[in-house]
Amino acid sequence: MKSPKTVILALGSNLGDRRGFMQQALEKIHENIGWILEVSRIYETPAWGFKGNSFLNACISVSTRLESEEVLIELLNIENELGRERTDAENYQNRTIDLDILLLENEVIETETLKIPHPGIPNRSFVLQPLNDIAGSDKHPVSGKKMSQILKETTDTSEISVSSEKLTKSEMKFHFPAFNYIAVEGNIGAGKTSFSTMVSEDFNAKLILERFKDNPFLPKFYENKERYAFPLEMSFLADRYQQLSDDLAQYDLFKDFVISDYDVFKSLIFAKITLHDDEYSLYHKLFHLMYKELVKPELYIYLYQNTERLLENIKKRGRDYEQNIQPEYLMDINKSYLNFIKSQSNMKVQIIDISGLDFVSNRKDYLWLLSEIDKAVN
Ligand code: PH2
Ligand code: MG
Ligand code: MG
Repeated sequence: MKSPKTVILALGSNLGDRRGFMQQALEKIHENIGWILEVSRIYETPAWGFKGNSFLNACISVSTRLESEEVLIELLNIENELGRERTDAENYQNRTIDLDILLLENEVIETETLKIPHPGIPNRSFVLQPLNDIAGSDKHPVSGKKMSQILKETTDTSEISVSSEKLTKSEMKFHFPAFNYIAVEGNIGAGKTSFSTMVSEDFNAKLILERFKDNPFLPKFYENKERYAFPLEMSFLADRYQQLSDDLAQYDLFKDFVISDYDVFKSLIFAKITLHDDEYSLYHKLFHLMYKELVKPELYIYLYQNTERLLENIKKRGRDYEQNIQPEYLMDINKSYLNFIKSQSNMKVQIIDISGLDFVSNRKDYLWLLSEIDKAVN
């Protein structure tokens, strides 16, 4: 999974309901490309480079996990959906919407289809004015000059004015960050780590990830369950207890909430399946001694994924010791989770069926999942 990058886009329209098309483009960018970070003012600008209607222009910055080429494809798609017509004519045409990539962090990209930074930046005031609103102190990746400086130096003397119209991003908010501590749970391969990592990046949350990689008993357990179940469950419990009591006590001033890719109760859920009854009752005693000391999540999310997809995900991530996991084992784990959840009356739980979804590579699925989580807020 990739971490997000900031891309800066230019929006322009000189046909029909100009502001309306730009606002619709903004919403489609949110749905298909990424989070709208900043929105410039709208400028009224004369057609540059051809005789045509005057334009409205603006710039936005967007946090996206797409590659630049993918962003370009999405932009062309949105232009088409908003009625952009392209002709074979050499010169510029009036258009309902034009969406261009201006900058992608400090990257310099030159392919047949894509030039970043956009080569037109320095000699177009209709780009520089709105760009200066949101990125005036950013440096141009090639010349190293600040955008505000490039605006001062441009030879484009077009008459540009700030419009009284505005773009808004008010419909694109989520409320679940009001919870101080969210635990993401789910079966092996459900996507707990991917999801909590994405949320922590997108919503400024402190991320607590399970350190299962360090557990020396895990590969042994998959080889010989009888022999290694008890030490495995004990070491998981010890690690989880230690990590959660440390990390949840350490309040991070600069983060808005905490999200973890597990809840400590999973120790008991797995132990119930992997241990013999007598071992389990010993484990159960110890578990509750530790459990009562720990801070509980304010929201517990269970990502339900079907067994077939779990097996696919397990195969895809390719951890050697997981490759022999049987479907029956996964079904038992799911059942145990659901039983545990049923027995919880004091905890806010959100079970979300994500079978058939791919929230890592499909932003629409990711947004749907977030909106389901938001239903826990009231
Ligand atoms: N876009 C162009 C050509 N000319 N003029 C203004 N004022 N605004 C634009 O967005 C614009 C233009 C090519 O994309
Ligand atoms: Mg353009
Ligand atoms: Mg264009």
